[in-house]
Order: sequence, then structure tokens, then C-alpha cells
Amino acid sequence: MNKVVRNLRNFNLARLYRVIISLCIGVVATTGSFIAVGFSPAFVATPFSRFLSRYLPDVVIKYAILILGSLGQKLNLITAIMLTVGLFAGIVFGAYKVNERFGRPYFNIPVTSGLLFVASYLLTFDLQSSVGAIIPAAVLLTIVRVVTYIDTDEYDLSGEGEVADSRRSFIIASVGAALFGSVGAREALKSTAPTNLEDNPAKEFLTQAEQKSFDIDGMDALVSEDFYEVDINSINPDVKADSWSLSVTGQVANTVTIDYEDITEMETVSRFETLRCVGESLNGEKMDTAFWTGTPVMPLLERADIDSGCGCVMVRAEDGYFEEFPVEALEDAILAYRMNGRPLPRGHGAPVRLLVPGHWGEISVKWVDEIEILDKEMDGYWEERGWHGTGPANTVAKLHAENTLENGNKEVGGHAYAGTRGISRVEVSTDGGSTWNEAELTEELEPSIDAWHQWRYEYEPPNETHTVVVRAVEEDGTVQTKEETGRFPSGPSGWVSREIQA
Ligand SMILES: Nc1nc2c(c(=O)[nH]1)N[C@H]1C(S)=C(S)[C@@H](COP(=O)(O)O)O[C@H]1N2
Ligand SMILES: [Mo]
Repeated sequence: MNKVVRNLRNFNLARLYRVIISLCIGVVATTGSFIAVGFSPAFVATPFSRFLSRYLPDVVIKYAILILGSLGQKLNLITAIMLTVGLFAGIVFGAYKVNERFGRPYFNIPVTSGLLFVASYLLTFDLQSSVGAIIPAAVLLTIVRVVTYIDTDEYDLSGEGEVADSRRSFIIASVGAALFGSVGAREALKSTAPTNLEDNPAKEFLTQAEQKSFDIDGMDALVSEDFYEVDINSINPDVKADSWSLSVTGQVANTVTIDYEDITEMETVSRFETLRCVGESLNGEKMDTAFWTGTPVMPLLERADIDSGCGCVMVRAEDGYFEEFPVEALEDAILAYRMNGRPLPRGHGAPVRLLVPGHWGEISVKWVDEIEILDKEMDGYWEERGWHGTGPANTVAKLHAENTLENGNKEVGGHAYAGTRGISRVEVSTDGGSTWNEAELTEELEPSIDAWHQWRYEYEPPNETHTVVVRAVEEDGTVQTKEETGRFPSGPSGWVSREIQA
């Protein structure tokens, strides 16, 4: 009786070890594919990631991406990677099972590797990615097998010896997966190189922005160091400049198609421009500014000779994203291919994105490849999910910095943005909105038609907890809407306020 219980326990333990070994091989194979091809469409986790963002219920997408932003994307990516590891582990475990029948330990290595290869290839149709996945997997399988030599060609899972062997295999596999996995993780965390101003063609403009910025603790400069990102997929398209093209289609007399070389030879426009996401919170962080370079969109539409029934367009992108809005909005829009003097980064839509001044960020379509002139109005990606984010962005004055100065005064500051309506001043109240004072405002960034400002206000704190409220005033004197609304569906509005301790 005792023996039966022990055998049962040993059996389960051996099986548990085997599950973990399978997971380790899964980790190693997934990491191998990542090291071979990076976060690209060829990465083995990409199909899962795409599947998740395409088929998850709309409510999940609506909140996960627009509200959680990059956190939502990270959750998606982590889930996709776990599913990939799980699939590979299942294959490895299955192969072990099959092999038990034949009882040839070494035979397991080519069989498992072969199956992993087939799975990777079916997922990605990419040789480099699949080979990248199976090489480390095969190596680890071999090490585990060689180091824990089993001197029987029978798989007696209930035997004590097998448990000891499994334990050794399990330790080796875990160490291997941890080492290799951490190499991959380090690779993944490597950030892009910081911008070096020396050989930057936009140096003059970036220097201007630096000089105009207030130097205040806790507040971003006028050109954002870490520009926010919102993407419907966690793995962005990897579009090379020499394979990119854009077509103006639909209700046109001539379909116009241009490639990257064409676009760089067309009229050039450079300017500061701010983007703000409709899904951000009122005092959120999804509003940033960069110095962009591109070419105006209108000449392309003129060449196409458009004739739209609704005066509206659908702009489509490589990642399956699409947004519909009035042609009118394109009046001052550019197709941008440089950001802060550098080629547009992949995460911001490389090689070419649309930039529509003054509007919510969602219609500034990244990886843009088609401008379709429509006959009838249709919903865009976010509008299908209930958002109304194609119009002009709401006016906002944020409060991000709160410092106590050496002289005992308080200093508060933030950014203010009013799209193309422009900011004339920012007002601050330190008594909950009863009385108002004018804040200092940074000079206009030039050239720009919708760039934000920074504001700063210094005051002697009253001897108690007090409420600071801030509001922007537009160029024409319109005071920012006081009424507070949530972000869904039309973007946040209202005055930002904060309780401050004297
Ligand atoms: N192709 C494509 N374009 C896109 C998106 C996207 O997911 N795919 N996101 C949009 C949203 S909601 C915003 S707010 C801006 C953000 O631009 P950024 O990621 O460069 O900050 O891009 C817009 N353009
Ligand atoms: Mo957005």
C-alpha cells in the first residue's frame, strides 16, 4: 500500500518535472525566434498577438488600448508570448509522450525539434524565425538528455531513478531557460539610442525648443523626450522605406500612387506639432510634441482629382487600422517621414505617417498606405467601438509639476493645448476657483500651427491646504470648458484641480 502511494507521488512528480521541462523548452524556442527576428511580424508570438487584438471583445480593446495605452499593449504581448510558450510546451510534452512508446531517448531530439520547426513555420512562414526557435530548443533538449543519461531504454515513470533523473533534467532545463530567456529579455528592453544633437538636421529647432522650455522639476520639456504611443497591435508593422507606397483611391479621376523616394522629392514642410489621444485621462500623459518633417497632403488629392459624395476620406494603414473623417481636415495635414530630425521611428509609423494638426491623435494614421476618397460616410476603427475621436482635440491645461521653492514659495506648472485654436493665456486659481491669476507662458514654438505651451505659476502658499485650479484661454478669448466629462466617448474635458498642502 505504502509503495503504491509512493509510486503515485513519484509518478506525479516526474510528470510535473516533465511539464516544467517542456515549458522551459517553450521559453527557449520563443526567445530564439525573438533573437532571430525581434518584435516583427515574423516573431512566433505575433500571430497570437494579432489574434488577441482582433478577436478580443470590443470592450476589452476599447479600454485596454486607448485607456491603458502602452500597458494594454504590454498585457497583450505578455499574453501572446505565454500562449506561444504554452503551444511549444504542449508540443514538447506531446513528443515526450509519443517517445515513451518507442523508448528511444535520443530519438526525442530530432522529433521534438522537427515538430517545433513545423509549428514555428506554420505560425510565421519565416525561415529565420523558425530556425531561430529550434536551434536553442534542440541544444537544450540535447544537454538535458546527455547530462541526465538514463541507462534504461524503458520509461518507467513510477521508478525512483526516473524521478531523480527528471529532477536533474528539470534543474538543467530551468537554468538553461532562465539564462537564455534573460538574454532575450535584455535585448527586448534595450531602448532606442538617445537623440544626438550634433549631426541632427533639426538641431536649430530642437535647440530653440530647449531654450523656450521652462526648466521645472516634474515636467516634460516643450519637445517630449518620451513621446507616448498608442497602437492597436502590440507588435507594430515593420515597413521598409523601399517597399512602402501610398495610393489615393476611391472617388478619384486618377489613382495616384507614390513611393518613399517620391515623397522625399516633394515639397517639404517642417513644424512643431502636438498630438493628444482621445482616450487619455484629463490630466493624463498621452499628449506630446515633436518637430516633424513631411510633405503636404493636398497636392496629392489635387493630382488625383477627387470627387467625394460625402466630402470624406478613409485613411488606411499597414496594421489594418482605418479612420474616416472630412477631407477638410487634410487642408494642413502632412505625410511625415521625419520626427525630431530623424527618420520616423517604427513605433510612430515608419516610414510615413499622416499628421492632422489640431485633431485628436487617432486620425494621424501611422504606417499609412491608402487614402480612399469615399462616397458615403463610414465608421473608423475607434468609431466602430463607440468612440468619437475624429474631430478637433479639446482644450486642456494640465498640472504636472508641484514644487516648493527655496524661498518657501510654491511653483506649479504643466502644458496647455488648444489645437489650432491656440492658447492666449493660462489662468491659475489657488483658492478653488474663486479668484484667478495669469500664469507665465512659454513663447510660441516656431514654426507651428497647433503646438502646446508650458505654463508656470509661483505663489506664496496660504497657511492651509488649498485647491489649485488651472484653465486655458484660447486665442479668441474662449475660456476652456469647466464641465468635467470622462474620456469616453469624445475625450476628457474640464478644469484640472489639485489639493495642495501648504
Ligand atoms: N496605423 C495606426 N495609426 C494610428 C494608431 C494605430 O493604432 N495604428 N493609433 C492612433 C492613435 S489612437 C493615436 S492617439 C496616435 C498616436 O500616435 P503616436 O503613437 O505616434 O503617439 O496614432 C494614431 N494612429
Ligand atoms: Mo488616440
